[in-house]
Amino acid sequence: MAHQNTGLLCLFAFLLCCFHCGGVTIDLSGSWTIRDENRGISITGNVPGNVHTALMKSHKISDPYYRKNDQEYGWISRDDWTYNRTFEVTSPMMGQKALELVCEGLDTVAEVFVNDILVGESDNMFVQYIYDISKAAGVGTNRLRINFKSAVAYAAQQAQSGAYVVPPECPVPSYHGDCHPNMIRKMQSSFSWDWGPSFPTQGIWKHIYVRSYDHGVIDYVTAETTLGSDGSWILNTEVFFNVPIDQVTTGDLELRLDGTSVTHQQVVSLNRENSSLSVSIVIPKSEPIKMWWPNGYGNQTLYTLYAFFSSGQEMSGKKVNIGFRTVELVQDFVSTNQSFGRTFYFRINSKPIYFKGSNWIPADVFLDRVTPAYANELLQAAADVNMNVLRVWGGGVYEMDEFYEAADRLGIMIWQDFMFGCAMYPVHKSFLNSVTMEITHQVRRLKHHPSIVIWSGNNENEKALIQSWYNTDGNFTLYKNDYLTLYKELMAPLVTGEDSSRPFILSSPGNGVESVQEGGMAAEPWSELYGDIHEYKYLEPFYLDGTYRIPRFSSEYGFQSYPSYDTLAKVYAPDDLTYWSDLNDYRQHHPAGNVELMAEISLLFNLPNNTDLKQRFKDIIYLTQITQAVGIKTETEHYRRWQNHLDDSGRGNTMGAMYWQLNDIWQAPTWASLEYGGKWKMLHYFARHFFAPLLISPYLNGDTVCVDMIADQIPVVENRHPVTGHLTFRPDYSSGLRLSGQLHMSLYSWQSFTPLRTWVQPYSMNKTTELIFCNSMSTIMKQGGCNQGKNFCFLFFHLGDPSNEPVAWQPLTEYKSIVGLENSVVQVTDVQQAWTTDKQVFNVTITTNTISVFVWLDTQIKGRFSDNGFLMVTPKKIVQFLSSQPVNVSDLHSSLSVRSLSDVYH
Ligand code: BMA
Repeated sequence: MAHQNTGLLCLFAFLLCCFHCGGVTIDLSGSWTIRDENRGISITGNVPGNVHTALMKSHKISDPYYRKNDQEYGWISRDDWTYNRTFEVTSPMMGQKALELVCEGLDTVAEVFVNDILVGESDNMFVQYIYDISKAAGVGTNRLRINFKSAVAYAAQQAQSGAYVVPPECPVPSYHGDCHPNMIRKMQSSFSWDWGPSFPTQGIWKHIYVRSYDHGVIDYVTAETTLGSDGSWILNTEVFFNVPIDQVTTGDLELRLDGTSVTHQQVVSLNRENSSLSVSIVIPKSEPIKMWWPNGYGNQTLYTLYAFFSSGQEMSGKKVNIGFRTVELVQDFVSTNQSFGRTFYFRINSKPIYFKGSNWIPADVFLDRVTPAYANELLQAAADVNMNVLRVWGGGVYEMDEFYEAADRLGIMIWQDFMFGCAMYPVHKSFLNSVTMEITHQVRRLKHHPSIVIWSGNNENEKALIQSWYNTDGNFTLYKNDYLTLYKELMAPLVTGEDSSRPFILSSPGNGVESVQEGGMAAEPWSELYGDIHEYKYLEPFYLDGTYRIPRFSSEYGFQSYPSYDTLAKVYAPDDLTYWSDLNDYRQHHPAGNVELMAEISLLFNLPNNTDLKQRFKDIIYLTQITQAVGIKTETEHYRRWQNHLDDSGRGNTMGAMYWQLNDIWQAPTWASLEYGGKWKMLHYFARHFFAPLLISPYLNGDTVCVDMIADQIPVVENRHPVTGHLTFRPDYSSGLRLSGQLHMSLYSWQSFTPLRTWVQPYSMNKTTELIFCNSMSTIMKQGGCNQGKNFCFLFFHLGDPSNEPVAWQPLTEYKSIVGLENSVVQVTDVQQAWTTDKQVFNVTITTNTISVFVWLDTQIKGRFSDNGFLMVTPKKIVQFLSSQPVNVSDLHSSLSVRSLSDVYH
């Protein structure tokens, strides 16, 4: 076959994802000239990139995140910009049947000219545009110009020219945002959000290149894996080609699955209308296929699938990494009593899996600053704290390939929203056409990733409509019909037609299949009995178990906190660094957020009163991080404890806890557990504990203290009660596994390192959650000898060695009523290189004179601690610092600070 000769020559090209030989590709990334004609600005800027970053690099503007620069630099988004460069076309290229400009992502509204001839237009940053430039280009030097139109102006025009208002028109004033993001297919949160600034960018945000060919090039290779009843795997793949107009192309297609003997060859005949091919390959049981598992459940084995197409002297190829796994979203009735509603949980490889994770937002509003290494660092941080899932939230972007590749490698399952969030959307013809192109492209691009386990239509648009967040009530039917047109009539069949291997839901939150049965929109999309919920409760006693609803699945819940002082200091002027400063108010987008945070703090603690306002700001930051960590810990453990039972109204069987939000877009008070730049907040350290495979979960129930054990990272099977039909998740006994042990519960006075009394409670896990212990506080205090009252004592739990995880602690009272911590002094007394081959790991010794809570280590050196925000129940504790930059022992030591709760009140 012809390709065997050219194939060898092309192999080097396979270091990249794709290649085509015989034809020519001209990469147009790198330096372009960017102009604002009206202002007479002309700079060079990098592609992929955007105008803002180019202005920054050419020192025309300073850091856009500094102070109020989002307002200062608003003109950039309101101007129109052009991108210009030249490229050379040779006569052999010109002689080929297709000459195309491929734009993998234009941001957003643009006209594309080659030698001043219009070759195409763009109105959607999520579409890959391929423009025929064969008539406009010529041999020699060609001028390429892309005229971008201000996204803000375009959105306003669209809003104006529409037949009716599509709300919301503008964000609330505290966002300092721009209006009508819903009128343009662009990252919705680039017009501002309650956690992010408004920087509606313009630019070429993805790769762009010219290609010529005679026969055909492969644009997408997809993969779906299903397991046959006899244990063989079926690999369904579709190969999508681009072929020249008015041309029938015949060639050889070869598929090869690396590391196996699986190959497939066939002759294909293609034309523009018929330019894809489906192949179903049965992989016999004899082939030792290893499955792909979520983080914590097994390996993430990946296989490379190669596709080669050759025709004449021309060859095109593409490779994708795939994984063998199955996914089911189980939505059965929870009980024989059908009014109790339906389950909402996932089976991966036939095993029920508790979804533990968070929500991902764009890691920077300037997307070119989100390098693959940075995305990888944030995903690694998710995996490091026992997460197995992230939701790519619908107000951001479909992330770059490297993001999903990292998720595949780390076993982080992806709940993928389509990019519609917190708004109604237009449904006129050109909008729907654009959305069709967007979804088709994105599903074909992404569906080979084993990490993606669900497609989801939008963020909160169903709930917003039913609850009339944007005053749609007067025109409910109009907006409802639009909603159904977009998600039910267009998106649902489009997505399931492109990908039958994953579940699709219309909205999050929503009622899953119940929403479908109610005609595409549920009467109560926030129901606890169906689907998923988003839950925000700020001013209730969030540290108490009974505060929260009992859903099937909680895909959003959260509390705000401040990022560290050092992170804020990068974008605040020195005088801004106080809590009630004008800038600190400006930076808080959540309406009345700073007052609310104070109120949250005061539910748990006395307010800080240091007369030095900078020090007081540091204290407040620390307390917001504690309240956030405590709130989300309480709520998450509540959700985890509810997996195995139903209450009298059918609530329960909760199988997912994904808090809002993992990461930050800039330095500001937000719901994130990772700061902008990647630093871990206290919540992120807490997540490692509350998401741990084996969890000791104490909680107060009035005057009663109870403890549950949770063990859900073991092979789990479903068990239905023969009469009630009620579901429990049980350790898979067929694996020979039994989980049992002894829970040690010690009653301490806050004033002594020696427990007053320790009880030992044997436990055995017949379900994934077991109630191990419940007793009244007064009995415990009496038996243990805590005579002064509940403000003086707490409980500490461990399984054997108290210095080994898991451990847990439970005060018997509110934190602010605790007596005995007043004089604690924590110190870093020693830093040593850890005895490992890794030079970046250090042992940090902390000492304390008395019991200390929320002990918090901090440093400006980039890295993270093995634990932080912890209780010290012994005079000394050693934690590791894992540095991500080279540092020596003494520099690290002098950079370290440590504090505990009592320091706030000294
Ligand atoms: C949810 C999200 C976001 C928002 C968050 C916090 O509704 O979907 O829109 O940032 O709440 O308010």
